[in-house]
Amino acid sequence: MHLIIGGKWSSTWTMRGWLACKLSGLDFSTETLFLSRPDSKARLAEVSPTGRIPVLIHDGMRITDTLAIAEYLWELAPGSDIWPADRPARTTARMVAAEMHGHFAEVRAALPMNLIKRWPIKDGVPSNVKLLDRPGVRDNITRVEAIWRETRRAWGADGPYLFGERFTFADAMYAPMASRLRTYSVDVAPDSQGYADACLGHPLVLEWISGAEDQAREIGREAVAAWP
Ligand SMILES: N[C@@H](CCC(=O)N[C@@H](CS)C(=O)NCC(=O)O)C(=O)O
Repeated sequence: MHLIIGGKWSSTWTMRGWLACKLSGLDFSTETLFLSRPDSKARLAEVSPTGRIPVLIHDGMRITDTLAIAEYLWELAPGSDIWPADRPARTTARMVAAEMHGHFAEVRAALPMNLIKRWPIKDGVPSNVKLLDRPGVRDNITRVEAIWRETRRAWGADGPYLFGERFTFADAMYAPMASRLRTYSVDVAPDSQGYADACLGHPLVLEWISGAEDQAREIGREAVAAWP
């Protein structure tokens, strides 16, 4: 299996696709396609029928879309950590993953993921309040907090993640959201902050973040902090 990913500091969807592959426990190789280069569009068109990544190449197929990739991997590795074992929990996990997949356009646009940047970077840079006050952003964050709270209340008693002890693909879907809280110093309720910290502290998430740090060293911190 071969997974095409983007720059680790900013590519939310390929972070989720990579986490899905890791959670499946299956072997896979990766290839990085930086999205900000002059030839990126042409290269994307070559590798992905949708012109978007991640794309998982396996068994003669090019599987696009993070949710489709997660479901494909679940079929190959049922019982892996992708989804919870219990059917009602698994259904909830699919619901909250789908909500992340389809909603929250405002927060995505206003607060793009950047695992290297911290905002405000220094005095004189416009405050994060301006970003948070854009239409829909605070409502998005309130809904994300409710999802985390309700899911953890129903399923999370035995551990720090949405479904308790095991970090599943539902957590992978929300890891970029947790990173935005950190990057943009967003104030949330203590339980939301606790979950976000646990999510960002998971070994697989730390491995991805450490890859982002490596890329920042290679490319230059200022350059990666500036994009997007
Ligand atoms: N719905 C897709 C979204 C994939 C997506 O938008 N990927 C971004 C990278 S994170 C992309 O390929 N953008 C193309 C571009 O910026 O030109 C999924 O779930 O995988």
